[in-house]
Amino acid sequence: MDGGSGCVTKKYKLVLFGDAAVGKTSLVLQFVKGNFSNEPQEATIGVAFQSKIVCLQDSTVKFEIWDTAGSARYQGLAPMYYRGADAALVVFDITNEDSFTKAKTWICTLQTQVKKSIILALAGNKSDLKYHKSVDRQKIQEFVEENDLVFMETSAKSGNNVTNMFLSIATKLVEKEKKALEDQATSSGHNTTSTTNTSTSAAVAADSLDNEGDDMSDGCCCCCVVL
Ligand SMILES: Nc1nc2c(ncn2[C@@H]2O[C@H](COP(=O)(O)OP(=O)(O)O)[C@@H](O)[C@H]2O)c(=O)[nH]1
Ligand SMILES: [Mg+2]
Repeated sequence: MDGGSGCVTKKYKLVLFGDAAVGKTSLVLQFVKGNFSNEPQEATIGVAFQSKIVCLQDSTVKFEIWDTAGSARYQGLAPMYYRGADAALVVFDITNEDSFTKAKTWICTLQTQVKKSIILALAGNKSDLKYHKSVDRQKIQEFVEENDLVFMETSAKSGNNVTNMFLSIATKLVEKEKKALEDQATSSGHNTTSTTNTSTSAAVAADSLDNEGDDMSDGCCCCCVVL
C-alpha cells in the first residue's frame, strides 16, 4: 500500500513464542505502546494481537504481532499461529535456564515445521536483572551461531534493545524479500535495478489496534531510531 507518501507498506506476520512469564507480552507492549508494568501481565489466553508500523528508509513494514500464551495448556494451538508466519521471536528469561532450554525447543520446532524463509529471532529478556543472570552467555552465543538467529539481550522493563530487536527483524524481512525478487528476476532473464541497501536508520510509528485516537495505520514515521 502507498499512503500517498511514496512508502510502500509491507505486511508481515510476527509470532512470539517462549515459556510463560519470560516477558513476551511485556516486550510487545513496550514496543507498541512504550509501556511497562512490574505487575504480572494478565496471562495471555491463546493469543493476543497487536500491530505496529515500522518505517525503514526505503520501505514501511507493518508488523501483525501474535503474542501467544506460554503455558503448556495452549501449546497444541501453536501450529495455528506459526503457520504462515514471516518471522518468529522466541523469548527466554536470561535469569532462568529452563526458559532457555524451552526456547531452544521452540527454535527447533519452528525450523522443522515452518516455511524455510521464516526469520527466526531470539530475545534473552530481563537484561536489567544483570546480577541474576544464570544462562551461560557462551552457550547462548554458540546456539545463536549454529542456528543463524537474530539475537539480542532485551529488557522490556528498561526498553533496552526492544525497538532494535523489532527493527532488525523488519530489516531482515525486507532484505529477504528483495533478494527473492532479484533472484526471480535473474532467473526469468530480466535485469533489475532495485537496490539491496536497507537503511540503518529507521523510524517507527505506533499502530496499536487499541491505541485511542491513534490513526496512523498508513502513516510513516514519527521519530528516528538509529540501529
Ligand atoms: N525485571 C524485568 N521484569 C520483566 C521484564 N519483562 C517482563 N517482566 C516481568 O515478568 C513478568 C511476566 O511478564 P509477561 O510479559 O506477562 O510474560 P509472558 O507470560 O511471557 O507474556 C511480569 O511480572 C513482568 O513485569 C523485564 O525485561 N525485566
Ligand atoms: Mg503473555
